[in-house]
Amino acid sequence: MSESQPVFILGAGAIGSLWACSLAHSGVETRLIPRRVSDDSITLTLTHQGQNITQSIPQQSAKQISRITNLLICVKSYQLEQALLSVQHAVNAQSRVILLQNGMGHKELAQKHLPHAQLFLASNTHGVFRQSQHQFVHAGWGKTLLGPANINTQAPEALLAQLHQALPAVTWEADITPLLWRKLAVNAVINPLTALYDCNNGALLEHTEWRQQMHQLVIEMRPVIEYQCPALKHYDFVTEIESVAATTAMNYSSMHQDYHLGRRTEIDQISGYLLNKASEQGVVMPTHQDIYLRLTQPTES
Ligand code: KPL
Repeated sequence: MSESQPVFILGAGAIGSLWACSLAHSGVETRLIPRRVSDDSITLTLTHQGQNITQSIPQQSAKQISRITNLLICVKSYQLEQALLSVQHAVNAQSRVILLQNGMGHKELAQKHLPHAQLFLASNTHGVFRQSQHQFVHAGWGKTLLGPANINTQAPEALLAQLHQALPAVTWEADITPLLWRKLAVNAVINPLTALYDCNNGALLEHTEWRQQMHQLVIEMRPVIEYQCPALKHYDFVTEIESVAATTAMNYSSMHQDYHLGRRTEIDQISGYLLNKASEQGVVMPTHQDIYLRLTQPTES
């Protein structure tokens, strides 16, 4: 039965570790597929509302696994293609694969490399950061919205229940596309601004100038999003983005973390994706463009 199948988590970064710890803590058989496997298991600690949850989680390399029924792919968006290829041999029509990347364009990539799998797309608003190598802080309690990549795919009820019990709320959305665009809008505002101003998500609400810039980013991207996803016509992006910034106020966005640690950021999959769509439509987004350039050009030393 699918309920007794382990849940594999590909990617042991902040979101992967949040899920691994939460699932293992709630009694679900959980296995990690990290980039490099050094031991049979890894001990992860998740700090959540001042309490530590420590879990020892078995880990395997993708090559060692012959069959995967439940898989959460939690790698960065620019690592997705490599991740999909690494598990291709173990995925079949019974496999349920959930993509948890920021940005857009993942569905097409997964359909190309895992054409037989049941594919699901998730929009995540949990804020979590790495405190030390195997320690993570769950700094903002968000939610996970999950929907099918192909509108005809049935909801994976048992898996959904396990995920919801481990890290509520997990909600099924039969049409996930507008939610992914909403998430893109959140990430296209909070992530680059927090990286640029070296601040946590909540600080964006406290500075008048930064808040105005948030509003300006929304004004510029609105025609692009409304064209790509007409269901979002007149959608109140500002309220949504400000509410995410408030609920994850103490969290440093994933782009802030990557940028300030000198790691590659997801700017191309977030702002870059929007800028490309804007240019296809003949729309200009000068503030997005300016921030994109500031975050992608090498800094003068
Ligand atoms: O998705 C996020 C991220 O950091 O990538 C938010 C919701 C902005 C939380 O920080």
